[in-house]
Amino acid sequence: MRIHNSLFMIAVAIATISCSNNTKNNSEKTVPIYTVDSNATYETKSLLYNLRETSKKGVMFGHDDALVYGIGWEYKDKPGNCDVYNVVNDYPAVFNWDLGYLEVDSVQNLDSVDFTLYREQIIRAHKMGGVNTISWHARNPVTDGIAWDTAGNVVARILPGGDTYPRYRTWLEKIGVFMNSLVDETGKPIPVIFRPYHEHTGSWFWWGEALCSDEEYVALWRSTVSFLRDTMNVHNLLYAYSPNLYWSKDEYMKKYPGDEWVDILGCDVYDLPQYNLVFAENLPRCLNILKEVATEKNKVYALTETGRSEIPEANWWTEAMFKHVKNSGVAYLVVWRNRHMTHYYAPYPGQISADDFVKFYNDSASLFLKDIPNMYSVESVK
Ligand code: BMA
Repeated sequence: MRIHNSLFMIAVAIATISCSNNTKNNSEKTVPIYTVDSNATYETKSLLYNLRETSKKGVMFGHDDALVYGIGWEYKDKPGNCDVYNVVNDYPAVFNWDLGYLEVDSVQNLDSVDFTLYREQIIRAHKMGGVNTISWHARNPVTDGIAWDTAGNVVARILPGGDTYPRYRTWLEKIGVFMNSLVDETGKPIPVIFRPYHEHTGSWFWWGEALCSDEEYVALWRSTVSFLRDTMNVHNLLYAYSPNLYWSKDEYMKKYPGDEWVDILGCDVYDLPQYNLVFAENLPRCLNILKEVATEKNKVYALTETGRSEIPEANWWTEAMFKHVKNSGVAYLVVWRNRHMTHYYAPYPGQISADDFVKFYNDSASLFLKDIPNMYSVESVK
């Protein structure tokens, strides 16, 4: 541990000396890790570095919309509530949020949460020491339908030069403005893992497998990153790539935007027996492929979405899910939202899997908020 620490300090010193000329962001300090945005803030680079460090110790647990509603409550009636906290007396380490409908100037996101509350809670999650990740179920910019409306040959038409590009650019501007508005109390940008155009190996979103060519998907990804980073000057983002199910490395890589365009490799793998999908096969297979690719590329990787709706199996956490995940090397896993009694992915007190969730919590390989170090500095890394 000590040797590792000294080596790390030497590496930091060398990196500081060798990179001092091209340090353009607001910090003098540098972090020895590659990021898609070379001008990402010190805190953002530190986050990626620390995700790699913590992944050697355990898997951070994440929950979507954890602080804004849950089973039987809404933020407006119970501010400060959190289903996960009510079960284990600790918060998730990772918080996912979704910006769907921000693009059309809606006051609320696609899941009926006010964006002002969202911003507040993202800031709160960061202040508590958590990690924020943001997905984007963007509406269909050609038909004005929802993200699941696959009509309109959308991707080809929103690329630079396409007839819907000018409109789509205004959508990206709104994403950029929102990301830039995420600042802490001292005005420092709050780092966020941005995960656009997810689950593209399926064809249920307008950016899905059958709805665009490989080249178009890659072009959409790259132009989005360039626009946010280079035009909107957004420097608090790490970019995560997250296909849905895949059976081979080739399939995982089919629409991969390139090593210089992706910070975190992910995958979304749900337990969906109603579709005759065998989770016990899909999860280990996808994680093994993910690990192989990430190891080759020296990238941080994560189970960006997983879960079993309504968690009817009492031992789901330890027996169905975590036994496959705990030694996989992923930095974090995220389960989806607790909307109502027929759509929830984390337990609440008394839920049938709550005891097993406590067991999962008590496993030293699962990391909740109390378990994680300061993710936004490399100075204290041991
Ligand atoms: C899906 C469901 C939808 C929701 C979307 C974005 O998986 O939960 O109801 O609108 O995620 O959160």
